[in-house]
Amino acid sequence: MVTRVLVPVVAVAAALVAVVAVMEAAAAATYTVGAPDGLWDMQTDYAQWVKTRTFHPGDKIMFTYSAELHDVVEVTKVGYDACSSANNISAFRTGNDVVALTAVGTRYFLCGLTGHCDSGMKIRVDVVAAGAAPGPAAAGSSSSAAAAPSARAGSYAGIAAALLMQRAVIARPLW
Ligand SMILES: *[C@@H]1O[C@H](CO)[C@@H](O)[C@H](O)[C@H]1NC(C)=O
Ligand SMILES: [Cu+2]
Repeated sequence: MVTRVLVPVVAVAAALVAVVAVMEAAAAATYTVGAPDGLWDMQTDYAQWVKTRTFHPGDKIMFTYSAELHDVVEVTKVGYDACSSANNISAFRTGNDVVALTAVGTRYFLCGLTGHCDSGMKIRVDVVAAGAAPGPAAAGSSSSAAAAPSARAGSYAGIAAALLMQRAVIARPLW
């Protein structure tokens, strides 16, 4: 009597745990800002750089630069638009600063050295839920990064189907 209820519940719970674990592992990535063609510098077009990438909670971005030449200041949208680090959220200057993108939302960073932000040294990062469709630019890209989401989606579907079948086999004699 107990097993009749318990087995399907355990199977479903195990399936959910497995799917969540796979999704989390697939989503976690660290992106070096501006790489591979640039870094955190005065030349890179960061609006273009973010367009070809999709950021999810759990991902990290790394700012790599010379600490003698630049810094990294996280600001609000107001600070970003005005190139002002006065009311900053946080500031870094190790030359190798890792920032965790913990939640869905938009993050804003700029270089606080005089004139650098005005010259384009600022980046806006949109963090979207895992499983959300990548932007149109990413979808149209011919890079291997663009192929990854569909491969991931395929593997999720395969795992889900396998787990459902497994559950059906276990559960059928009991129902
Ligand atoms: C960040 O803001 C604080 C005040 O909240 C200020 O003292 C500090 O200089 C700012 N940092 C940068 C790099 O602008
Ligand atoms: Cu700078």
